[in-house]
Amino acid sequence: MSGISVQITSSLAKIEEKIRTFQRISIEDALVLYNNAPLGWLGSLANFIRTKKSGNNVYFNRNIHIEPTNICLYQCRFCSFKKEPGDSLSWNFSQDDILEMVRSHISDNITEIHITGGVYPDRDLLWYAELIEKIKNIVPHVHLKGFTAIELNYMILRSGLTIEDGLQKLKEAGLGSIPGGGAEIFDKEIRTNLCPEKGPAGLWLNIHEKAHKAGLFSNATMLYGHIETYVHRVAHMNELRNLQEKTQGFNAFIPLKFRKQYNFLSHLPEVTLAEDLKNYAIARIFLDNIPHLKAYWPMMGKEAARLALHFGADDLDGTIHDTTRIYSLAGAEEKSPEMSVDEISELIIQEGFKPVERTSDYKAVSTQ
Ligand code: V47
Repeated sequence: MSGISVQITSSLAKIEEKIRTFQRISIEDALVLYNNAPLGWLGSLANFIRTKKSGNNVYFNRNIHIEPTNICLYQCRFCSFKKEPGDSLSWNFSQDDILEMVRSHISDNITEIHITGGVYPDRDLLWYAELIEKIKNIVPHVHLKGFTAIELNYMILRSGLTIEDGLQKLKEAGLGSIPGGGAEIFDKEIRTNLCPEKGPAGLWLNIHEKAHKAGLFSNATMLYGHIETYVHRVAHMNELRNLQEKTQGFNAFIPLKFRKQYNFLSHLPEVTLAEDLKNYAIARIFLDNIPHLKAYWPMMGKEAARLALHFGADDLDGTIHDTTRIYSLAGAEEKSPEMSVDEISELIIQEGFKPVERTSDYKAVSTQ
């Protein structure tokens, strides 16, 4: 063995010792894992951690998405969802349209609605608060997870409120939690290149911190596989790990693989499945204080999500009922994303895990 490979083997052994004794790995350790760790070895360590956290459970829920509009003031280079007003592929639903969608899914026994869309120019917080109240009047038992930090920032400031007061108003209207979108990559240079209008990382982190303080839990995402490097990925996860130390408000981390169709970064190749799995495994190991890791199948495809369960993921999001377009518009495999409870449970069982239907805060609804 060469001197370099002896060195790598011994640093991997030291990191393995930390992981197996539940010690936190450092930024430098995570970079060693990204650069040098064999995939199968990473998978077994990530699986060790996911088993400690969730046993044999794999969680899912019965959910729909509502995307009120794809018209957006901002122009993020990775986005295939945004359309200009008047474009034949654009939409902008009225409150009545949205309430009709909600009614049409009552018979699916959904427990969660995930609401997110473009940053629409004329809409302030009052419109969204009213929408939430009206949805809650129809389905009071359904949890509403709504609006990325970027949408929240725009709607709250437009209403002339502070972030604290805006979040409080939405909570009073019936908002239950905040999704993880809009985080992208926190590094200043990459963020400015990808999505300058979204503002700095501090804006996203601050809104999540304030949401946690207000009693709204949330998720966190990372958009990977575009122009970022491993250094940027680890720095991103480190910000999340630090905030979680303070607030304990994140439920799940969701790595989002960059999909390249019909956006300004279409010239980039998409990363391989092996890279996706490596990223899942390292996220599971590094983010030791975030309870759940979600394999979001409309973004990565069902087959990749299935594999991710062996690389640290313990959550498959939900049944979706063909209600999101963000990923199909960007070229993802699932053109009409929908899985029945039976299908999702069967997939989990086939992989050797136990399906657990969950509430939005990860309480078991019923086990199959
Ligand atoms: O912030 C947009 C991503 C996010 C592309 O919290 C893209 O439970 C890849 O955050 N390729 C929005 N990704 C979706 C999101 C989410 C999804 C599912 C569950 C949860 C949750 C949150 O979608 C955006 C951006 O990072 N995105 N375009 C693209 N071309």
